[in-house]
Amino acid sequence: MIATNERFVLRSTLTSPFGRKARMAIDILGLTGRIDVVPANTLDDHDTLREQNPLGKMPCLLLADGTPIFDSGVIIEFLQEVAGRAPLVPTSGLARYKALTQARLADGIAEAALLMVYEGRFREPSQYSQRWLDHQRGKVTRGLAAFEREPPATTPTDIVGIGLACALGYLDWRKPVSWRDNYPRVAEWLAAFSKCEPAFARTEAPAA
Ligand SMILES: N[C@@H](CCC(=O)N[C@@H](CS)C(=O)NCC(=O)O)C(=O)O
Repeated sequence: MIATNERFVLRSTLTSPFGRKARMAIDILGLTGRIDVVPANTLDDHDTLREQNPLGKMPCLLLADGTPIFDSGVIIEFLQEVAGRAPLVPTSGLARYKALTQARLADGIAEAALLMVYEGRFREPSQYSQRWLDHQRGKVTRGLAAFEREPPATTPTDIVGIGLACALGYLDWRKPVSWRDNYPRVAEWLAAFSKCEPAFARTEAPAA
């Protein structure tokens, strides 16, 4: 347990799927009143995010003395220790490593989906690499197929559910891959999860 009453800053936009993971954990852990969400622009050379996280990625949590904590999984574990509530990540044993592995699989779906979206952001359409897009799509679809075979528990909310819900929310929003028809059990899982866990709806990005 980390005993502190300090306030924190979360550098993240409201649209980042990884930032949403952190915002969901903040909501679930009852820390909303202690955290100021300050948007970051990952494309801006002058944004202080690059000093806070040399990788220039969000989310990045800042302690009162400026110490940065990243990435989203590390932020969730840190906040869990601050909140001292029932853990979102099992603290030891095989259950911990199974959960972390499933959570990384969910993150990998979001990462590959982001890279597909970034292809459109960083390259002109004439420069798109179909091979690269297919390579990333394969990670998304194989990841979804694994969750289709064995969907995670819908309750209690844990790091796997948070990560998978945020990855699926991103797929629904940016649509790099259309997934709902091909992975009906995952679609059912998301519907059930969002009923059980109100933080998912509460962290949806406001419509642009
Ligand atoms: N593994 C990281 C991934 C974070 C990530 O890729 N964030 C995206 C936004 S959703 C980002 O900052 N992209 C900017 C970049 O890669 O330059 C985490 O879990 O926090």
